[in-house]
Amino acid sequence: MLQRILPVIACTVLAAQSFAQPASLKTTFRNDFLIGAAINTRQIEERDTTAARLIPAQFNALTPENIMKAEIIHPQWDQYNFDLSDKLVDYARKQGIKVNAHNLIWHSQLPGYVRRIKDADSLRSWFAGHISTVAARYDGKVYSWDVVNEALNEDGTMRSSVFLKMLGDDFVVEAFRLAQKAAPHTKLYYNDYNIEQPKKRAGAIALIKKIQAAGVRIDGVGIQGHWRAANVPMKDIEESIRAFSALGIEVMFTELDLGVLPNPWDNTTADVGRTAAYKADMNPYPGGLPDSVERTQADAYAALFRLFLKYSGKVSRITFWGVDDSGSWLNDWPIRGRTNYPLLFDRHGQPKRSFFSVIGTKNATAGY
Ligand code: 9MR
Repeated sequence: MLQRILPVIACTVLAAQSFAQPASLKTTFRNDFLIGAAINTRQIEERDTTAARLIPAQFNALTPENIMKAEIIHPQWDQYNFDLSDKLVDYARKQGIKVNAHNLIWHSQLPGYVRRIKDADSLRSWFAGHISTVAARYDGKVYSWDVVNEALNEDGTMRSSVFLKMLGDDFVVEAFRLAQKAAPHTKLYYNDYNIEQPKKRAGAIALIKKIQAAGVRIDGVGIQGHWRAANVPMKDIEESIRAFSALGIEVMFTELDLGVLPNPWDNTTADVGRTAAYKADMNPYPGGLPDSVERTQADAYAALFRLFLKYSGKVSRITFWGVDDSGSWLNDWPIRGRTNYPLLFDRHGQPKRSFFSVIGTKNATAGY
């Protein structure tokens, strides 16, 4: 009798345990790549209780969504504000999580006094001072830096940013040279959106080769991955993993989210400068995601993770741009006040169908 009941008890205990400890992304993919999330101020300060539970359980890499950008970390010419970045570094150390610092040089979210600089010498001196000071402070404390963010146009030419116009097209090489000097123990990356697309990818490859030809260190490239669930460019992504890794650098997906809402334009972009007005038909799912859309997203995430696993020797990190759907930038961009569902955890921090489909790519029995 006892012999017959024992296995039943054992199964019940196991089932209870697996219920108490839901699957973990970082554990599931521990031999494949890091799994990251972008986090905001409330999450850094552990005031978001859902994130405080999810982050240590699910992620082994963190990217600050905003607080290391120049506007916040360097608000005046002679004044730096390291409070939140220091908190982030402490929080990550306490949890044993790696930090990818984001970012040193970006044309967007520049402080007003930098946008008002009129002469190249002043901008050059700000550029060198900013990179050297910020990168040196966190050397050995953060794992990596997005040294330059979004320097390219869609056709692969250099974006006509304040840096290109005033410092010339060597500014990217110079940024990496300064970062290498200030942060010798930190990995250095170039980060951009749509660089899986052939023309922009060619521009990124040329830029990376230029940095390498100058004898300057670049350790990896971040493909942001702001795609739409119904239309993930799988072929371009696979070709990009091959092409970028052929340059001898790591490939990462650094800002992954799969939006499900209609797009006000035909083309895809993650240019934060482009916005559109609210219309109710542009916000079709304020009360919840229909089953069919949920399935489309779950299938798209599964296809992506199967591809990432195929190239796990070349892909070193997958970072989601947010922890759960409630905090995603896509609720407010390109149209403010919508209800989007781009991540793996819902508005209450519960795992979605897409979470289980991602876990299922590693563990075929998990199902979804
Ligand atoms: O998610 C960020 C959002 O909170 C900010 O308002 C926005 C401002 O520029 O930047 C967002 O993050 C961007 C990232 O830094 C670079 N790639 C595109 C991201 C989404 O816009």
